[in-house]
Amino acid sequence: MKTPSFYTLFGLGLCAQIAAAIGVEDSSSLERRADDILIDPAAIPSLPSLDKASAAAASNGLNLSNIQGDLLIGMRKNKEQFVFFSISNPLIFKKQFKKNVLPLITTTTQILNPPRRPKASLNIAFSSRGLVKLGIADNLNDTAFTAGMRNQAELGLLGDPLPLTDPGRWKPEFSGSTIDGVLIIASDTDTNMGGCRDAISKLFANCAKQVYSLSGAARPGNQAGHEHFGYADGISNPAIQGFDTASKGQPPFPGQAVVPPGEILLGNTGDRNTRPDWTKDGSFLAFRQLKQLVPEFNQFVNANPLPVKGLTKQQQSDLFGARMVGRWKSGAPVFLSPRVDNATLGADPMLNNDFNYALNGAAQADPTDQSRCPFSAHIRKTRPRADLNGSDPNSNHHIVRAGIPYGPEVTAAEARTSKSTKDRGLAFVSYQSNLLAGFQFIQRIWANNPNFVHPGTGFDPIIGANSSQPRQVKGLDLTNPNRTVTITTDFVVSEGGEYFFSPSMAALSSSRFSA
Ligand code: N7H
Repeated sequence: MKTPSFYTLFGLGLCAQIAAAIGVEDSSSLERRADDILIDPAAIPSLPSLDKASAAAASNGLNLSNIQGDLLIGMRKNKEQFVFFSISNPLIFKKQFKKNVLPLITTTTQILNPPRRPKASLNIAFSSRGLVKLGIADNLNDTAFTAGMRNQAELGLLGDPLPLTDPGRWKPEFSGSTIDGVLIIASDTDTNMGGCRDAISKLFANCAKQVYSLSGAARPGNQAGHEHFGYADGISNPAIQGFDTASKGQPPFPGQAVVPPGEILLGNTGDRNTRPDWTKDGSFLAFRQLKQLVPEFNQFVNANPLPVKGLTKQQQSDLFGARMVGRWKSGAPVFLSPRVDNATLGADPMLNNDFNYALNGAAQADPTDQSRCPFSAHIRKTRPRADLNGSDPNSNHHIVRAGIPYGPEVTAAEARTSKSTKDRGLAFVSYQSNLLAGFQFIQRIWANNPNFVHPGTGFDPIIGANSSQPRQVKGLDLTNPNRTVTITTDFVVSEGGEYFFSPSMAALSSSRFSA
């Protein structure tokens, strides 16, 4: 079957007023925006103001106008669409890109300035294969990026069951190696996002085709900012010197890791690798489509109440779920609120990240004490804080998480039968300057490794992957920390993904991407 082009797929739509449709300077288009393109739930720390970020950037030599807008802002998009594409004619692509797309790419400066935010923000990133197609043969010095996510998964490095092509595993679009890049559109409404997408379809006519697309959205009502299992997400992202903070000292929110910009942005202080000059201010983007079996997860949690005296059965089950994650649904960390949820704590970014698993200001956490938080809890596995000793213990393994939930709410029938019949999950996105130290390290060396952070800790019960084999987890039961819980269902299922490079504005304007 012939694969449709962008033109065929989306039609002409708003092409006559492309700039007006998603332009940043058009006040009439701003008026038509129903709401902001970003959500602002209480649990997630707010972004720095443009003034503060600009001052921090100036003192760190960072140019926020050179950085694409999605890289540093975290998990706060209202609606987002990922359009994965394949390039059929590189020369026309470069010409069309320069003329029609480049002016619409949204920068970090624009995102930080609410009155100047576009009606829909647009970012672009390329796979290693896409760069080669555009004639960019430079070695970006990241072997995972060069190999691609499919290759790394096939080598068994991500814990995804093999072969990836078996039914129910990787989507054929990800396992087929045809993805050259991804467009990331964010907005407040489907209509505004659709307008942007229509414009893009026109721009890419005759030079690219859509391979796959995935639409995400913040969950409705008071669940905005919560992923599909119901837990507040996006609370703990690192503070970046030159964006959130001017100096190496205090982060704006207690408990936040402070990282040099080069841990996320290539070519900046803290990037430990040698890179081609043009990659400066770009970042590697790890995309994973992670399906979540929510009714099954709820059934498992409800079937495992922890026998803690003084709690109702429901509270005992909620405690079990919270200890799997390391946070309560409100966002309150179990380390600070070890028995029941505390919504006030969860909603306060000055308090909800202010812990390091050590008591009384100790530099290292007690390696025998899981009473407040299991070593295996998702947030402890993925950022062990003072479980690892040293002044900046987890340095070089930080990522900026920027994903969004996708799929509908659980239906009454799904809840009743404890069986998922609809497709939902997390469109996981992380930015880092080094995939082997960022996403891939966290997934492989920490979450999938039953002997991290201590021998016998077990898998991360949320994302730890064991090639679909049962996963053993210790420490979940605070009444019996040596009890092993065996989880036979993967509540988070990888449906594939890809590694991309998100170039700077200067790079996108150069002849590498524009002609
Ligand atoms: Fe995770 N969840 O609902 O359980 N995550 N995560 N994650 N995650 C976090 O602190 C979740 C995934 C990290 O600094 C929270 O923002 C789900 C992958 C890191 O203390 C919650 C999925 C990877 C942190 C979830 C998923 C990570 C973190 C608490 C998949 C990396 C910060 C809210 C469907 C390989 C840790 C918060 C810190 C936090 C959930 C995926 C990493 C609720 C459901 C694939 C580094």
